[in-house]
Amino acid sequence: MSATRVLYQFPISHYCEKARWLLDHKGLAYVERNLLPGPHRLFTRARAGVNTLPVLRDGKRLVGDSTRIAYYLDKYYPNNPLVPDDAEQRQQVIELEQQFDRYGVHVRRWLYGQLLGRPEVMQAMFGPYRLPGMVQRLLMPVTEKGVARLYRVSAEPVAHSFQRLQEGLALIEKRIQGNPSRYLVGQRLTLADITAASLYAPLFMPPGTPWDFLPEARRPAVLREQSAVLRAQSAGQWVMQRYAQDRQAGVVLADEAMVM
Ligand SMILES: N[C@@H](CCC(=O)N[C@@H](CS)C(=O)NCC(=O)O)C(=O)O
Repeated sequence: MSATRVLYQFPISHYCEKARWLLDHKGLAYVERNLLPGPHRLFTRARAGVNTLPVLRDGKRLVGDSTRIAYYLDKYYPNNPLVPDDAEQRQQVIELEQQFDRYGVHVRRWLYGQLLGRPEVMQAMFGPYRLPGMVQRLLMPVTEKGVARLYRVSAEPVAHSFQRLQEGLALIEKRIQGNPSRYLVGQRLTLADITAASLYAPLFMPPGTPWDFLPEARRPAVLREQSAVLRAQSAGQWVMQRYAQDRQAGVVLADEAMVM
């Protein structure tokens, strides 16, 4: 199938979730295409000049990086703007998006620090590819090691990331002033909200997201305890509320298992 709009992604990546949400917010239909972690770089480097996913193909244009995808979408599809026109609000949204993009790295590292090594993680990562069992069994340990190396998942960086992700939650608290119904800037959903909510979602595992694969009872004790503490904060409630109220599922034309 050759679709005009394709989101190249990893199924459990929160930056890819951010890109899906951006497309869904714009009401744009697209095909999700899962690339294999590792070999994906052959494609992303050659076609979009980046190492990471998501990458959006829209007709002939290829856009790498979720932030660039956001600005691309606002430029070519101005309906349901992601960034407000008002100059002051615009500046706030731009700055918050950049800040939460950086916090996303710490959410990822801390969570991998708690979960990497659990078979469910690799199953969630590889399940959607529908690979033959033997290929999957070969790829899983290699990918697990690669993830640990690439994202620096070791004791000290993981502990540091916990501090950093809490800073991000404090920033949400400050913006919403304890009220989980409020948006980060102005009276409606913007790029700042989508960035913060999607990049923090793996911590709170809203139902129906790719991260609710591990039932509460099977989560490590530290994760259960920390999640309960974080969920009790208004920032945690805010993430859950954004998902419940603002995360409408979009029009995914097809879910293609894999290329490369
Ligand atoms: N700044 C990038 C970050 C994207 C990112 O970190 N993607 C990860 C998955 S969550 C990735 O592609 N990692 C694979 C790699 O670095 O090779 C964006 O916003 O799109």
